[in-house]
Amino acid sequence: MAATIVALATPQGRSGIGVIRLSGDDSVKIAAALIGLNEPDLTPRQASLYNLKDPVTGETLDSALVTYFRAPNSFTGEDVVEISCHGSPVILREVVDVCLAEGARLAEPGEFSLRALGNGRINLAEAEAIRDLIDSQTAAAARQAVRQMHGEFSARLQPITDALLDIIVILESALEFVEDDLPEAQADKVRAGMVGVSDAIRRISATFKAGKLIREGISVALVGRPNVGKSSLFNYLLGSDRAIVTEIAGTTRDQLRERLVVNDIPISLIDTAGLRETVDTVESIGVERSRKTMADADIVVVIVDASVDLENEDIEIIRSVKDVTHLIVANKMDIAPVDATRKIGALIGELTKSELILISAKTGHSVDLLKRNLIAPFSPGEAPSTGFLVSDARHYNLLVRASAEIENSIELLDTRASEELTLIGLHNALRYLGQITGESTTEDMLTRIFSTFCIGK
Ligand SMILES: Nc1nc2c(ncn2[C@@H]2O[C@H](COP(=O)(O)OP(=O)(O)OP(=O)(O)O)[C@@H](O)[C@H]2O)c(=O)[nH]1
Ligand SMILES: [Mg+2]
Repeated sequence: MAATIVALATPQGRSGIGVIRLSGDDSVKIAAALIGLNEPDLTPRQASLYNLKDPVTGETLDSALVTYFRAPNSFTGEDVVEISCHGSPVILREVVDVCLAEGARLAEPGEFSLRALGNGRINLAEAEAIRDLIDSQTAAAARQAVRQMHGEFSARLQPITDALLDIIVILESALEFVEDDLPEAQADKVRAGMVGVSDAIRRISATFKAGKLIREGISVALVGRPNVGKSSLFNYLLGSDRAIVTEIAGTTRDQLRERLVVNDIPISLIDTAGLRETVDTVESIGVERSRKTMADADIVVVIVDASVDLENEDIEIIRSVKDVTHLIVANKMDIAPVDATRKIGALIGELTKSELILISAKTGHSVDLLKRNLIAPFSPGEAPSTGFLVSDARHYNLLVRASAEIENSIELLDTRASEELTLIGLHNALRYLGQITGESTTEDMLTRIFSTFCIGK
């Protein structure tokens, strides 16, 4: 018998309502102890208002809405009781403590979902989708997670798995009944089937670039020498006065990181300390951090000041980003001399092939163009928001491995290798596809996957 587990299903902290969830055989017994009833008289799927009492002191803790979901018609497939208390951290703590004293134990991260999986209520890809939905940073990422949660991924994999099984059956029976090789016509059919399966898998895995972008987004580092307007641009992009801006060079010391969404893509925007040689201890630590951020960012935006001549420091910074994804931005165009564009453009043209984007962080001139250029190097080409996208690296890796196995088997078939050898790759591919939905997932794989879930889910 699985232990009855309890957890707060809503966030820690003050809120209108806080929901505590129990799952397991003793859920009703524990809820009854809280309600102060001997004979639990909870009607399934009906929310009823009760006074919750401390069974030891008899004191009333709160009045709460209690809903019972009888096994197997619950999220986990077990008896589940949801207790909606007032969202006071003190009350919620006390109610959880009573549940623990009455025999429940605290749920591990993702344990409710793990039980739902174990009881066949959802498959692994669907469980992961719930986690992704909760973690989603944009509406587009949420939409994708909902599609996966509703089984769209599994539904797309099913015909592929079926086709693969058909091929395996043909080859297996050839092994058993036929003395010689597969007849020519059948070998052709098997080969065409394998190519079809491999293509279908590759079509799905090709959506990963767009899926990953929508889910994880990109990190963008704003760098440049002091005073060029990094923090001003940071603020303009965010639409708020987040960073301190002054005319003093070396204003930003610590780096700032904020979230921004451009065309459904979550962006982690980083403002950094201006890069220069400095004897100031604090500033030099900031400069050190800026260099590290530059190395880690998905795209580096180098900003130069168009209102003055480029300095050696600017040129050095531009040289240092040559081999990483970057943009060069000339700021302060509102006060730049008329020949600035030509002068800076010529100098930068010698250093890098990337084109110069001319903006003003003060007036916002061409900042929209800059935004589009930020995401352009990562955009997968076709419209990313239509159709189902693979967004999880675990799924992607399994798809890639599955199609590689099938490709390998096709080669073996072409060299007239034995059916046994051809079959090995097909069985491997089947196992990899099964690991996406959890049909062929081992216990420690599940432990690893579910450790990425939050508690109470
Ligand atoms: N006219 C004009 N002034 C700007 C523009 N962008 C920034 N400035 C001014 O330039 C000065 C420096 O701006 P910051 O945004 O603090 O520059 P920074 O690159 O963050 O500087 P550090 O943090 O010292 O490295 C401030 O006085 C800004 O008002 C612009 O587009 N046009
Ligand atoms: Mg700054």
